Amino acid sequence: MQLKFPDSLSIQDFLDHYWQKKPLLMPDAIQDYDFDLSPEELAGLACEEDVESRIVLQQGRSEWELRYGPFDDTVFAELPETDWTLLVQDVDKYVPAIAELMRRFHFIPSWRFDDIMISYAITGGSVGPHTDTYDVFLIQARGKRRWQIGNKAKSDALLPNLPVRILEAFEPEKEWTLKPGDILYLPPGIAHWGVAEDDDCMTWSVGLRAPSTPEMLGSFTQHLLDHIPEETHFCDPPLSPQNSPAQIRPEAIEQAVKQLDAWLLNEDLRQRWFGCFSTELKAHLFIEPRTHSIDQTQLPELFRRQDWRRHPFSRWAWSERPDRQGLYLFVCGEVFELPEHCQNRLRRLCDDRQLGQSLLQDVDPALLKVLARLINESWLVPCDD
Ligand SMILES: [Mn+2]
Repeated sequence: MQLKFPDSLSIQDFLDHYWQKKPLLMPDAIQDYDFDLSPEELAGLACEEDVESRIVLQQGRSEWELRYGPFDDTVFAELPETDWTLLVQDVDKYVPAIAELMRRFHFIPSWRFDDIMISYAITGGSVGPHTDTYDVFLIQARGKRRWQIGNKAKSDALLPNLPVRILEAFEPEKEWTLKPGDILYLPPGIAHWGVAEDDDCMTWSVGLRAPSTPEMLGSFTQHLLDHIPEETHFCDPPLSPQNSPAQIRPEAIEQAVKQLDAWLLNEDLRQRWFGCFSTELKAHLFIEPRTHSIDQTQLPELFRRQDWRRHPFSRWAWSERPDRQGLYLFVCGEVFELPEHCQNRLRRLCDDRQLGQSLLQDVDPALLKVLARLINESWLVPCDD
């Protein structure tokens, strides 16, 4: 199923003119989907130990009080009549029908997505005016929410001493009220403020991953450190006697940087790093490996008994190697090398909803070995689990 873009905007138009550039209101973008998650079910998730959840109260024990889950029934029973919001992170990981909705955003690489966060609010509920560092599709699922947006934040200054990030100065420039099925797309850095218009307001936020440059650099250098042999050391450039032996000549720096560049510019290491980095599990999510491990000879039997699917927490991607001598499969921060002719299978592994016996037909032995590992790590799990 496709999202409906307004005014006969094509997907390519959206990517060229709006994606990461400017907001877009998409009325009736989702018409044939049952937003089938009740406030009670959302509250139920917020009571679970492993699920990240928050409640924001405009007038709690203090102004903009922030509480962290897991919660219990008494917390919900004691909430005030108005002006609060419940936020639950990663709902797509726990509710398959919600993960399914992500497929409508197929025009963005799947490894760019972070999660679907669901917020439930009663009349007046909001988390205040703020900016985010990532792109977001705000899907109205139930009730109505009024969104005001400002320009690229003129000032990032926040109200002091609050647990919630609230802009000190917010000047709305546009305003819309979203009804179920409408989407508001916002690129990073746009100030926005959404207030629930009625007592049953649910917004599903499809959030993208936006690692910071320092975070990427940290991860990349760590990856290099893990792969560069210890025994490479500094070598002098051609030397001539110096008047002052303490002087550092430009050639010395050039030489050092040249040695580093040999690694920094290594295409294969860059690609492996990027794939591993982009498929790392979110920090608080954990996938329990299988207790009884299997080997590749058991695969035909395992796939005869049932179909398999990717673990809902797991992250997958693939790429062509820079030397074109094969492919890389990236799963949960690990890389596997496979021959070129496995491309079709890799695409199915990473994209298909369900993986059946046909995956094993005439399959390369190298991929069989990888499949056994994927099952042992529980990155692939039985469909009816
Ligand atoms: Mn936001």
